[in-house]
Order: sequence, then structure tokens, then C-alpha cells
Amino acid sequence: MARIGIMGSAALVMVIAAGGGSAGAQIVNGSFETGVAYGSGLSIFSPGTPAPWVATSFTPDLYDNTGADGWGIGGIPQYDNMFKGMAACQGHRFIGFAASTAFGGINEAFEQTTAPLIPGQQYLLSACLAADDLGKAVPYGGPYAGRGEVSVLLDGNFIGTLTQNTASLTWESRSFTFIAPPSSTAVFEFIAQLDPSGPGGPASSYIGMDDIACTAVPGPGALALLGVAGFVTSRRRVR
Ligand SMILES: [Ca+2]
Repeated sequence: MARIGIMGSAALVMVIAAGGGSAGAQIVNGSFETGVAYGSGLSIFSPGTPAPWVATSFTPDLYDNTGADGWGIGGIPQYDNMFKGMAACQGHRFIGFAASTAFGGINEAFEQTTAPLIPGQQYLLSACLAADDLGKAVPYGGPYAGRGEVSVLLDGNFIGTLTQNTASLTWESRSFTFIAPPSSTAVFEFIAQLDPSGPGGPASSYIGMDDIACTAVPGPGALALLGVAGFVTSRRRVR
């Protein structure tokens, strides 16, 4: 009984030091696995963002490897089978969205409002990124030949970039850290950007995104307590 008490209080203090339970994971449905994406049927002219995600610029597309609610593993037919054969980074669904120099410039985007952030707390924002840079979808803002990057805004203020991919049609992990401002309404927006290093200048890009997470980074105090917890655990094992 006494042992359980020690473990319990150590775990509780760790959570407090890390900024409280609600600060652990801000993004909901960051892997796009739940919720209806295309309630009225598949259309490239409708946003495919399942709740609580909301499209804020044009129409991001949902891919669903099962084909149940989104563009299947064959890709989007109208986009010359964009992301054909691409399995999700996590689970079976992911989002695809475009940055294009066509039509006067397009930067597709989506957002969600999360649980409140803790002022001054450091957070890690991470995601999987991929790019279909095979020059597809000429009538729809293409050819998309770049590997673009993603700007992340908090309450409309830039907080970081998820940098461009280094290979075609390959999921790569991207992340950055930021400090929560003194006050925030916790609106995270993700905006597709052109490939900044295209051979002929910034290049139109079609970007896949999955497994978006925003987690509180434990401070030194929390790390010390993790050490204490490890000590307690190892003592238990010895006994
Ligand atoms: Ca997913």
C-alpha cells in the first residue's frame, strides 16, 4: 500500500510539473482518423477536413487508404492520381493540400481550436510531411513539381515552419518548439507554402500531412521527478 502511495504521488507531481494534464496533447484528431470527411460525397471542390478541423483557405483533401471516406490508395483521379499508392503515415487517413502560383496564388489551409495553452510553457509541434512532386494536376493549380513547406500559425501569429521534404512521396518527421504566449485562444492553423528552393524560383507544391501533435515539453523539474519515479520503479523490481 505504501509503495502505491509513493508511485501515485510521484506521478501526480510529474503531471503538475509538466503543466497539467490538459497541456500534454493539444491537437485533437491530429491523425485525421475519425469523423466524416465528405458527408455529401467525394469532391475536389469540397474540403475534406474532418472535425474538429476546419478548412480556412480553399479545399484541403482527405485521403483514406481504405477508400471508405476520402480519396483511396489510387489517389485523386482529377489530379492525375495525386498521391497514388501513398499509405498514411499513421493509421489510414491523411490530408493533402496545395500551394500554387496559379490563379493569382493559392495557399490551402486548415485549423482547429485546442484546449487552452499554459502561458510560458514550451511545446513541441510535430507532424509527418510528404510531397507529390511529380508535376501532376496541371488544370488544378499544377504542375505541382515542388516539395513545399508548412507554416504554422497560433492565433494568426507565425510560430514555426515544418520544413520541406528531402525526397518524393516519402513521409518525413518535422517539428519545432515554441513558447505559449501570455494569452492565447489556441487556434492552430496550418498553411501550405511553395517550395522555396525550386530550380526556377518558388515552385507549386502539393503536400501530405499526418499525425500532427502538440505536446508540452517537460521542464527540468519534471525530468528530475522522472528520475525519482525511475528510482522507485527499480527499487520495486529489486524487491
Ligand atoms: Ca492518419
